[in-house]
Amino acid sequence: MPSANPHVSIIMGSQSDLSVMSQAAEYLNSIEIPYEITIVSAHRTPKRMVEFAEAASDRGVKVIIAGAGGAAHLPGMVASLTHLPVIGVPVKSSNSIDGWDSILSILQMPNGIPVATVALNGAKNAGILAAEILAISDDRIRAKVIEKRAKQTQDVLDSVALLDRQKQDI
Ligand code: RP5
Repeated sequence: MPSANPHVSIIMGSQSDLSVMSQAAEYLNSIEIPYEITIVSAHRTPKRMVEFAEAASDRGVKVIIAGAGGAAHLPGMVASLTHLPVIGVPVKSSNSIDGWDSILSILQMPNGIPVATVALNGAKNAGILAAEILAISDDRIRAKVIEKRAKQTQDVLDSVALLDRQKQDI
């Protein structure tokens, strides 16, 4: 849930990234992990980015999810300014070359400054990965993550059974 004392901080380069990045928030909401979500632009608000990244750990943030499109420097630059784990979400934005610019900018980090990069527009997986990191030291979150995974498996098995029944009518 949105919180003034977030364990996960979701940041993005632009308001236009919100429809993708809100999928990370939805997952965190579903397992009641306190998070914040805001806009921090590496290029348009570089001082805000530095202030955000340098203060995040002292504010109690444990994992940062950073999404950006185009020349996506936000995840890597934030990672360079904090020891917290940073999960990068490449966003297929209006200024993007089919997403590849963003994928490569976030993925191809130099040795020493890692960014855990998920798929293009993969903000839901970023939320899941953040929860799995927190689950290492939190029994409640671990139980929720396992429960969600089991439900996902059951949903697929239910689809298999439904399709098997429908096949008799095809
Ligand atoms: C990036 O440029 C943002 O992360 C966004 O994905 C992209 C386009 O931004 P807008 O021009 O829509 O604000 O910095």
